[in-house]
Amino acid sequence: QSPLKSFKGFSLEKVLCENAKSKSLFVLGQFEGSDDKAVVLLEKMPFSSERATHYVCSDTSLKETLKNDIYGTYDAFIPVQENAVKATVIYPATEKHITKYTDQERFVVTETAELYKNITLPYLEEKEFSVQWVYNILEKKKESERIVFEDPDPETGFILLPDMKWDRKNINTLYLQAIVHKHGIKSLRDLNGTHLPLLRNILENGSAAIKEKFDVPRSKLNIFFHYLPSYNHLHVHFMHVNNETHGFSHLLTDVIQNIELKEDYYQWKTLTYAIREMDELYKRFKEADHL
Ligand code: M7G
Repeated sequence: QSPLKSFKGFSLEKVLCENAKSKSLFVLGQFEGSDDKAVVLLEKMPFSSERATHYVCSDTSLKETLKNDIYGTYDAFIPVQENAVKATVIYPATEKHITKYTDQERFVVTETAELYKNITLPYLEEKEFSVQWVYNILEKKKESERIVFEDPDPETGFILLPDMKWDRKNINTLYLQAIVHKHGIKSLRDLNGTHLPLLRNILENGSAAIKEKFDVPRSKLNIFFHYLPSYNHLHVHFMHVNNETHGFSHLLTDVIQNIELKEDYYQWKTLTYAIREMDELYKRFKEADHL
């Protein structure tokens, strides 16, 4: 596949989500000559302090929108190359991708161990998101040039690399993923005492690699799991603490300590998280009278 050069011939079907705060717009559409759907995520990128002189310079033209006493506001047209919008294209997109990026009502579920076994697990086994992209990374078929650190041990090893969401320019929005080599660990729920060496290895060597490569110390990192994750192959999020995160994440240090206290902690723990009304899982919890 040759890289996409423009959106020529793209027909917009609808806007899935619009968010003024995160300055993003997600749309659904089709490329000319294809029956498949494409989801396009457009996000304005944060300013970078190292590039400040490129924003306030003679190449930036100003159109005054207000002037009152000492206060002036302008539409500032900064040089094109400084003004790129991050575009993520998911193509061909499945129904699940369309749902994932559609703005919708959220509900909080309280998932006991029993509800996990009876509702969540059967759903995951049937309806999992494909993790082909994860296998491509682990097998070095994709993104291998981006790898920041690898421990190849099949039990305790992992690959650390930039998250797709990070622009890889702004340190304040630093975001990496540690993806474990071991297959078959779906999420936090599956973790037990046997995984402690893996988890400690990710914490220690993942943080050390980020310190070495990006000069960001562990005291600046938010290291966590999502539950429920979108992708059911165990991975740990490493995010700069200046980034905003949403709720329902579980800190790696807490997870390690909980398992140290009780090795099957996550096989017993009731876990609370948000699901959205278009999620198949929402329907299943509702049908079972748990929402
Ligand atoms: P998650 O907690 O399973 O789901 O995290 P979420 O997307 O609901 O947060 C998966 C993480 O992997 C997210 O932060 C994604 O941005 C990231 N990610 C997803 N894909 C498909 C890719 C990819 O192809 N490459 C990379 N580098 N990161 C990805």
